[in-house]
Amino acid sequence: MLREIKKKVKAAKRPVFLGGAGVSTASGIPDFRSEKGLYAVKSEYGVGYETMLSHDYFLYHTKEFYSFYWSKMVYPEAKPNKAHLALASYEKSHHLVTITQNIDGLHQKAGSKIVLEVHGTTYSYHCMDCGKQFGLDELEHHGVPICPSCGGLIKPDVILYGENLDEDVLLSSIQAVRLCDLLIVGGTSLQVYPIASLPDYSLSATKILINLSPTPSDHNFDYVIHEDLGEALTKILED
Ligand code: CNA
Repeated sequence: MLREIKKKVKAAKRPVFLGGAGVSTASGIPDFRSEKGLYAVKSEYGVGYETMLSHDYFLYHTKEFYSFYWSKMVYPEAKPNKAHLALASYEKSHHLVTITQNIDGLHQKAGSKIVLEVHGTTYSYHCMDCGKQFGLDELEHHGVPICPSCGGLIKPDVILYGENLDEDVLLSSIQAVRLCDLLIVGGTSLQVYPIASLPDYSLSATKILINLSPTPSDHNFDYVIHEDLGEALTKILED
């Protein structure tokens, strides 16, 4: 199987990688739905973390939202791992398009240039009143950030539950998947929609899934590898 996959990887003209939180667990950032994921930890706020990640919770419990957000969602010190590095290197030779559900900026830190962040990023923020933009390094990483220009509430450019995805990013992702000849999906439980349905848009790609645990969509892939992503990607993407 490895030899077959490597042949397809080498021959790919328009490859796409679609990833999730499992891409970054080896960088010390917990995912949500694994045994050791964030959702398995009892919330200290009396409300489940899934609820805390909603737009309504952000608006009506802003102080608690930010207390949770700064401690559990932002990892400025995290470093790219084998998976990010293997993908960045493959992008150089094969023009890989990376679609990520992650908000940690690690693909870019690894050197990837073509990255579609479908759930936004913890590296950018905007004032909800005047629209002024801020980078992560312009804000204090505690408390509720307030716009220095107008006093408005600053929101992370992260898509919270109840918010729509950015239409341009979503359409570019659908287009990339539709036209790709190789689709590698990895480190995602494929449970968060609409992104979980992206692989269905592929017209004729060879589809490979690499995930530690089974997903509800395993049967839709040509190859399924239940292994650590960093190890598997290094094996299949290296020359
Ligand atoms: P998820 O639902 O937590 O699933 C992660 C999947 O990755 C699980 O099925 C694991 O089995 C698998 N996995 C974990 N570690 C590895 C590994 N080393 N090798 C292979 N597979 C592994 O996360 P999804 O991404 O599917 O869910 C989408 C959410 C999670 C998005 O909205 C993200 O913003 C959000 N999230 C992002 C981060 C981040 O940016 N690093 C961290 C936690 C959650």
